Amino acid sequence: MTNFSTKVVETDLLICGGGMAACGAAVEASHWAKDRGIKITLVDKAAMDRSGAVAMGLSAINLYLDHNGGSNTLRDYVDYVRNDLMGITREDLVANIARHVDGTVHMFEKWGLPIWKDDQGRYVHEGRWQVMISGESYKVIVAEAAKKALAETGGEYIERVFITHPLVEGDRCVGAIGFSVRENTVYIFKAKATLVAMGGAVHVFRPRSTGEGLGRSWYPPFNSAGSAFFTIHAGAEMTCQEVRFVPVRFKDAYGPVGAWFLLFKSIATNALGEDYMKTNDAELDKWGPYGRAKPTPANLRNWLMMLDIMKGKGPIQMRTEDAIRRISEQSPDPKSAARKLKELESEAWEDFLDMTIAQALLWASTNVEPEKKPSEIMACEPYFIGSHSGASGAWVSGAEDLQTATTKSEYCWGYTNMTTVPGLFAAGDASGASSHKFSSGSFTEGRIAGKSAIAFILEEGGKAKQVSDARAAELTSEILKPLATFSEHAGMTTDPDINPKYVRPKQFMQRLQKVMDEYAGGVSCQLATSAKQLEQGLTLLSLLREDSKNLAAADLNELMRCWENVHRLHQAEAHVRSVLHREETRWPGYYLRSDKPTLDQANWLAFCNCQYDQAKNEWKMIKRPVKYITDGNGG
Ligand code: SFD
Ligand code: AMP
Repeated sequence: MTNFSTKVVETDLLICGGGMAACGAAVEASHWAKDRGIKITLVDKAAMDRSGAVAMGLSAINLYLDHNGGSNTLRDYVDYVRNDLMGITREDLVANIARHVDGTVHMFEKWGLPIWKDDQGRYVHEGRWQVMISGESYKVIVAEAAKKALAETGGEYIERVFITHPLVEGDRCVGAIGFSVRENTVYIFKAKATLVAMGGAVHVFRPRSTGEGLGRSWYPPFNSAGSAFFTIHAGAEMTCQEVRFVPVRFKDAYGPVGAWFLLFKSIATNALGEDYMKTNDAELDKWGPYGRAKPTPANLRNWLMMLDIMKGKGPIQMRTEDAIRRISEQSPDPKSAARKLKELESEAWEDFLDMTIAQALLWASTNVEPEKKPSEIMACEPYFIGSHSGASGAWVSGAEDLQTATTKSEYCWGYTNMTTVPGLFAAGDASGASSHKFSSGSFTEGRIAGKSAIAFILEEGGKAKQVSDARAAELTSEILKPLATFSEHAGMTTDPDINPKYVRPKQFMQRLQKVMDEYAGGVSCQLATSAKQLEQGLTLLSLLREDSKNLAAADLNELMRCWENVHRLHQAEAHVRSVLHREETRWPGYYLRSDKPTLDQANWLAFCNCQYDQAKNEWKMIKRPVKYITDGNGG
């Protein structure tokens, strides 16, 4: 396109994304860059104040160890995460985040985040690892700290620039390329180290939402597999691409359930009024050592619920009215019980107004008073989020001091949180096999990766190769091609959506979602799939990949949509290949391989990794051992 200009930004550390992990990286890296002449540049596709998963705010910090005040130990936490992920976890990564996370939470509080306190001034715990916050402005507060840190060290942040591809020279990542979603400018970022923190992915699978609610999901629509594409395309080894996350949420508006299950100690019941966690308890014995772990792993909680739905015992209801009544009845007299009831009622609404406003709107518009009647819950469509109870992301090096004699050779190959591509770091949803980081842990992992990237720049920065002009020019024309395709062919038909020469991004996304839903175990198949279904899915994805060359964009916004969908396609392919490769069912409730419906501990207590060679368009599947830094029995 002739009316586009190119802007070259030379920097030392490039942070891709502006969410929790990216902000953590900006704060920490700025500290270590100070007085060393190191420049940091952060690039976000949106505005940092309200970008990413925390855009609307959150109502809890889901990872706080309470090292000092409470009786929790680091080992307790590692045991919890390992069990919740059915044994598949990099304990070294989990422990590294957890040992630093309390300091992060204290920083948040210092910056002005209101954390609930009890009469003794202690944090109010939602559950063992979670603390309650008034978090409507959580992201604004965190972004402000990141911007301030960057400003103090001569760094910069660039908003509304969409990163499309990594720049790789030889075996090393040397920056990224993207474009502004507001003006006709292509950005080429040349960097000595690049840190990927562009979140996870939604809308790879068809959402439950349709019609007037189409697109509504629990996970934010802005996170569209940018991290996965970037690392896959750079040739990084990826891990746990099969470990999707399927959260249980309030039906249709996707309001989270944590505060109800943990803070209000609610139960959910089937249409017969039975607690499916009790009536389906015997099922837990089928799932190896994890079935009897406490708490029951998230996917097994889903599974016990789904069993009832499949038996015709749905709908499932969160018993909000019972929970509120039970707590208020504990008050010593009727007057304080009435006061407590009002307090609980407002906490129930605040939970959603802080985090998922649509759920409060749905309650209001459907006359739900949570203290009077229950609300339906449901398993969502699958998401890719390495920071919650899923695990997908890049395979990164662990901290050296946390390795044992047996883990070191497998899990530590260099700078902490560096991927297998030199100069390319990952954190938050972008790094895999280290689940349950949540907002605080993602920020903490960003800090760890940011500090490590600065060490890399100081020691290895001089060896960075120059980005080749030819490659930058080639990518520029590839990135802008959808605009040219549209303007060249749109006149062929009267309806711009119907055209033999191109596919529009929404159509492309809907085809992707249909393939994933029907062949890779989406909600219309009760999350079940099989080898034959997956193989057919791969064939259809390869045809979609051919059609990606004909994506068309009418404007900059659609150009972003085109590339979001190319990113999603790669996430989809990595997922399908990994579900196919792991010949067992390990996470029922996330997905069921109906042709391999049981746990195979002897063969599959292992990581399923993969690597893509884009020059050859070939995927390599890699099985890696699971090795714990504890004895794996909680001992
Ligand atoms: O309970 C590009 N999460 C919760 N965590 C908590 O600690 N407490 C809660 O209460 C939480 N709840 C919750 C949570 C998530 C969501 C969606 C809801 C409710 C509704 C999880 C955390 O939010 C999550 O773990 C972290 O935010 C993960 O951090 P990070 O940095 O990995 O992702 P991000 O914050 O979403 O940021 C992504 C950034 O990337 C940008 N981006 N930039 C440039 N180019 C591209 N191509 C890009 N693609 C994306 C985004 O704009 C953003 O800045 S509860 O329900 O679980
Ligand atoms: P959610 O709102 O589902 O994202 O959950 C918030 C936090 O509470 C996460 O740490 C979950 O793992 C945890 N959680 C949610 N429901 C339960 C439950 N029934 N038992 C134990 N932990 C839960």
